[in-house]
Amino acid sequence: MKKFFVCSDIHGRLAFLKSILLKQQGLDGIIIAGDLELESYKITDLVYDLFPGGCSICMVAGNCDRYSPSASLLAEDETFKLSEKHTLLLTHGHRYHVPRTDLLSYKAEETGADVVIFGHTHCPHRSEENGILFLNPGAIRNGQYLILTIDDDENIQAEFY
Ligand SMILES: [Mn+2]
Repeated sequence: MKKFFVCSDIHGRLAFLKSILLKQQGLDGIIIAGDLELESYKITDLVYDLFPGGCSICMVAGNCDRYSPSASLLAEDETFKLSEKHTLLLTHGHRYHVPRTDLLSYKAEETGADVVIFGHTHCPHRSEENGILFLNPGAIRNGQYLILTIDDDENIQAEFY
């Protein structure tokens, strides 16, 4: 089984992110959909401190990240394999007019992704269209995040908090 912590829209609330990450166990990865509004190395430093055994991190830049030198260097879209069968497209979403999913679904098709995670709206979202699962964890600055698990049979489960 694989377990991912998914959040977005930190907007500078690093201490708050820390308080939520402190309660997490058994994570295989941390996925952040942009609008950090803080230097991205502060997040990687935090994760290395909290998870000495290691935990991979993937994050993208949002529309509010252009003024933090390290965050502005993050890509705006990332695609990677979550498991043998599932591929993720991670993006903040402002360039795809979220919560609309039509433009996102074109991008997902182009990249071969069957799971799309975005943020920006600060509203939790889950929908499924043409075999693509769209998820928005909401804003962690408001205490919202999600836990994404993929079991050994490749079934995806998304639990909103
Ligand atoms: Mn945004």
